[in-house]
Amino acid sequence: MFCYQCQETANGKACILKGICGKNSATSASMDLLLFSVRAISIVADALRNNGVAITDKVNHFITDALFTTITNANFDEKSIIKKFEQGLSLRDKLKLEANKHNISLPIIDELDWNGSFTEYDQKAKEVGVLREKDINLRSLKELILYGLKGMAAYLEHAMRLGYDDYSIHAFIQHTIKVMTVDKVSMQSLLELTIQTGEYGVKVMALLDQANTNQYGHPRVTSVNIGVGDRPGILISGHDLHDMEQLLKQTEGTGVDVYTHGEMLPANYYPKFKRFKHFIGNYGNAWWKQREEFSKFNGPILFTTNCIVPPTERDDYKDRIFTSNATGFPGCRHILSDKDGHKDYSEIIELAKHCKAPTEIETGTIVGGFAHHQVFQLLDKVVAAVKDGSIKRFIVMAGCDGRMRGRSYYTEFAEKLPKDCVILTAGCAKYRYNKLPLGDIAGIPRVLDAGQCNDSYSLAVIAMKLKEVFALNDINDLPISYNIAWYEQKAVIVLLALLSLGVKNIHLGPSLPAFLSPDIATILIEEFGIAGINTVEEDMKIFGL
Ligand code: FSO
Ligand code: SF4
Repeated sequence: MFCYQCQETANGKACILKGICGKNSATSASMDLLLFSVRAISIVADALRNNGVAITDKVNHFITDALFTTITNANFDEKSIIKKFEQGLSLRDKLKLEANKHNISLPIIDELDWNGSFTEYDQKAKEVGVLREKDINLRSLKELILYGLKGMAAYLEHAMRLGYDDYSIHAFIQHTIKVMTVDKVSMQSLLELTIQTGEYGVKVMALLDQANTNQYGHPRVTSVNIGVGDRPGILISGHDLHDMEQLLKQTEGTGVDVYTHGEMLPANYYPKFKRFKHFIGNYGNAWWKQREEFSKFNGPILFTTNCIVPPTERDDYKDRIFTSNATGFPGCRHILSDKDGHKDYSEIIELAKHCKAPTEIETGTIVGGFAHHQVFQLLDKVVAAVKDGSIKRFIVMAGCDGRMRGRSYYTEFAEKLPKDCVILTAGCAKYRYNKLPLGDIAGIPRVLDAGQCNDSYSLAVIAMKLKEVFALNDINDLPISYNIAWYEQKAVIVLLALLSLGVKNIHLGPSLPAFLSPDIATILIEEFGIAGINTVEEDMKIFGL
């Protein structure tokens, strides 16, 4: 296996024997095969589209689901991934027939021709992984773009489940994959494609924002309970608000409560979810603390997206885990949806009824809900605080959390920030400082949480608005610095989105991606001012704090 797509990759280089995330080489091989079929379908779909043949939802959904499946910590179920790969090959063959029917010529390429049997899968997987591209710089850019597309696919899926779709994004994903597979590309053309990927990243985050807020209202400032009730509960994690809605509806009146974990915390900010009395609050912290926290939760846990930490034999909660959508774990029950997107959670609810109430691990509240709409309502206050100097600087500390020790940097950074600085956050990075007593400035909390990592879109919208209010020509003239933490591929699309909006001098930690070759890292440093992190003291100086 060879995988270097996330921040945790082995020795900061690549996982080659087993993933630090827990992915074994067989699962990694199944993902390489699945991506092989994604390339095949994208090539034919792109050719059909260019010739005016409509691409079905089935094809689009296959691509987004397959890309999402290969995101870090999403799916560890090798068998289900192989099944998807085989479905991919048969979809490819159907599309090839369609191309044939329309006299559309297709490139002669392994992805379109290979038809090996099950016994040949292992060998094939070895040939079609990341290292198939021999040029280290082209490989670096192609993987950077692919990881951005994976994040894009995840966000697009969430939007699609709420009935929002945009064919131009599917077309872009498939065309980009085709270009990277078939065309003779240069570093320059790939750099351009990288920024274009960021532009589509903005588009997909805007679409998801529209889907979430149209369905569930605009997030409002909320004090979220982090304590527990005395009834059994179901813990829901991930990013999918459609699953959240269905779970709340189906548990209403059953005597079972609902709590969020990790990235689902921002569900607490949405008006439509607040009306459910049995929606108690948020339990625990970021994804990587799940072993300890799931054991204490005592009830069933539903994963709606990535960030599964593989439970070991010692963990007592494996039989309480349920997965849905692109996620999966061998031995855990997977909840499928019917053709209308409806999921039946009765099995989870029945199990919950026989479980103990959650063990209290903390009490109190945390404040969030500062997405763009809410911040715009407070805009006069914010602008006044900037003008009179009581807010000197905003620091965007969005992104991911992770288990690496060095991430305590972010807690220390938040603690040591001058008192006239406000943190803007989104994603699970916030768990490093959202329970610190950082206080407020003229009634404005010093940590403004916009929501999930996709709600980084809100932070961009807020920055654009401030640029307009302060009549600036350049977004980089705002008193905003970027100190972003990354972990997996959704953070990659967020980063590319910011670059496409012209944001410069983003600090990215706790380490720069291993998939950036030295040359590509140098280009990103020189062209966009991307930087890593140092000690908190050094970085405070660099940020001029
Ligand atoms: Fe965190 Fe996980 Fe949202 Fe990522 S839960 S790490 S960026 O998946 O997706 O922020
Ligand atoms: Fe390693 Fe990350 Fe890939 Fe897992 S996802 S195998 S930890 S690089």
